Amino acid sequence: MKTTITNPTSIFINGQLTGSKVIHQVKSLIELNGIFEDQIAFQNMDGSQPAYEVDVWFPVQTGTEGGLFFGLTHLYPGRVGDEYFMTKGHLHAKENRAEYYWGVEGEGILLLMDKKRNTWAEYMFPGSLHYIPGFIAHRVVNTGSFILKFGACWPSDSGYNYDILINEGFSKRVKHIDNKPLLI
Ligand code: PAN
Ligand code: ZN
Repeated sequence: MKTTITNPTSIFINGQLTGSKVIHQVKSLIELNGIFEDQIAFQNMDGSQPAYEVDVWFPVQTGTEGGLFFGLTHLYPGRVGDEYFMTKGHLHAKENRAEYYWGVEGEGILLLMDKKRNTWAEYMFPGSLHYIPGFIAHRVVNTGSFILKFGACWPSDSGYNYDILINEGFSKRVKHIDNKPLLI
């Protein structure tokens, strides 16, 4: 019988996720080409700047049924025209797979859209908890002046479907109007 007590392989504290199986990914603004409405404003920006970074703990191989992944997204503040920096957004490739998001630092809005293209939104703030059911596309918008960090936990076989949003995106956008975020 094993009697040794080991340290955890990953640590999530003070807005950082670290561990031997944690992978760091950077999404630069240029990779978000097409998601913002104001194409001219987008072209006038430095596409090499990071829009967000994601640390993901992969305890099992991608595609494993029954496993879970754990991520921390660092979404930078900024605007393209009157739209805030946001994640690309996706539906899961295995569409029925659900996910948790939760606010860690900063403030923002979680956009959710069903298959009939009904879009709704929830405020994100430190401690906010969001259940994203299966079949629901999800995207996060940083409406604050500081970095927005949010945690995520999702099935290791859910995968990503970004293509479904390429042409029409979400049916609503979050815009900075009269100095506040509006869902329109
Ligand atoms: C998250 C997202 C992460 C980045 O881990 O992948 O926040 O957003 P995009 O994938 O939309 O670029 C998640 O929802 N995983 O399923
Ligand atoms: Zn997801």
